[in-house]
Amino acid sequence: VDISWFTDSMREGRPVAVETRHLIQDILPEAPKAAPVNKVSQYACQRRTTTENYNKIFTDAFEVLAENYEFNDIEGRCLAFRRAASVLKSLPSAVQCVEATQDLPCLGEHTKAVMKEILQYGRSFEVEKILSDLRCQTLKLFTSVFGVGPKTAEKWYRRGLRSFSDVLAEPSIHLNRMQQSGFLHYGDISRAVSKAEAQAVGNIIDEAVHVITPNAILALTGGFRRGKDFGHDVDFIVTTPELGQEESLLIDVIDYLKKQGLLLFTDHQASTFDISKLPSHKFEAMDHFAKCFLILRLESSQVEGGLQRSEGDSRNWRAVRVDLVSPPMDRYAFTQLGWTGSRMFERDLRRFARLERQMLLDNHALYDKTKKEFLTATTEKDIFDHLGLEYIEPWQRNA
Ligand code: DCT
Ligand code: MG
Repeated sequence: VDISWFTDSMREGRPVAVETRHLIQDILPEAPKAAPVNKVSQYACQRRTTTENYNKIFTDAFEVLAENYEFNDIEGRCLAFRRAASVLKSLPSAVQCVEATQDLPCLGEHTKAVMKEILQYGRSFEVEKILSDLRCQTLKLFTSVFGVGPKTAEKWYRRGLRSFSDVLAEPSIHLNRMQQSGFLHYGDISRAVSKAEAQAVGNIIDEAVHVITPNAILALTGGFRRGKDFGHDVDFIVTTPELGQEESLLIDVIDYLKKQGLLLFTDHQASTFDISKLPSHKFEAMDHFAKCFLILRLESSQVEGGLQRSEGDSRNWRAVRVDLVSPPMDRYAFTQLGWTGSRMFERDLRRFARLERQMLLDNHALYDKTKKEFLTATTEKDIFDHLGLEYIEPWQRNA
């Protein structure tokens, strides 16, 4: 009996069904001992990660390093630190010594050295150096504006601009519509959205959607679906059971909100999804569904407990970033799984599908390369089943 697939799986930390493990141990007593059941997988989609992070002191430091590598276009190292942070976030307790991490995946020499420093001195000197670096500070400031990515931030920095007033006073800089709104509402949209505010936004969208189509479907997604208490925006899926009607629904929702005077900014992107082209689709990060990026005006009276005002702010409203995505109903499960996140969870779902199952997964579909066919799904659970993964609840996907 060739059991190399089994021993290889065990060595690489791949899941082996418990029944299979027992079966093999029964028929081959000399078979290697099963790995401890609680061995941490290298794939975020095989870990349960709640919002409770016992290792924030390390993961905050890793995030600074990752972002710095991102600013310097060093993708591999950036990802390495994000992966390491993600693994630590899944642990049920705080790491007390570096030796305790020896069986954990995704932790390399560099990450361990940073952890050692933090354990010894309570801080990382490398992280502090980055935080005090002018270029890094400036890029962080610029990319905190809605519509400004790392490339634009870098361009502005190279031109000698260091502050918002530098940017706004520079006559040769033409801000696009999104960036203009980003600056206009900067104070509000750089402030986290609370659960109560997300709930209030949900009520507004819910009313709009159902006035237009009584049997419309509205679902919260993104970080708030994962149980986060705060987010940078509120994400929703908006669709209808009538295939093909979802695109006009989204346009009608935008119109309705506009007429109510609630829209401070709208960027509507029409669908470029073409089901007949699915087999030749590249499996890419952003999906092709109709969607819109909004800035909504939220009144204090609409929020349970009222708005949390920042000091010196006498307004009775705030601006909130809202994303709506509108897939055709038969793509609902894939969209919900993709938009629920977290980013690391999504990334590893796709990596797991590709490397462990020879399947391609994205927000539109799941393709089995061996069988050369698309696998259908009406729920997220169907997709986990196709992938041979244990179901992970949304609140356990905070990888
Ligand atoms: N997403 C993704 N790939 C992208 C962008 C987004 O898979 N390139 C998914 C992951 C999360 C979801 O879409 C919503 O995106 P965000 O709102 O940016 O993330 P979030 O988890 O909701 O975080 P926050 O709470 O800060 O809004
Ligand atoms: Mg979000």
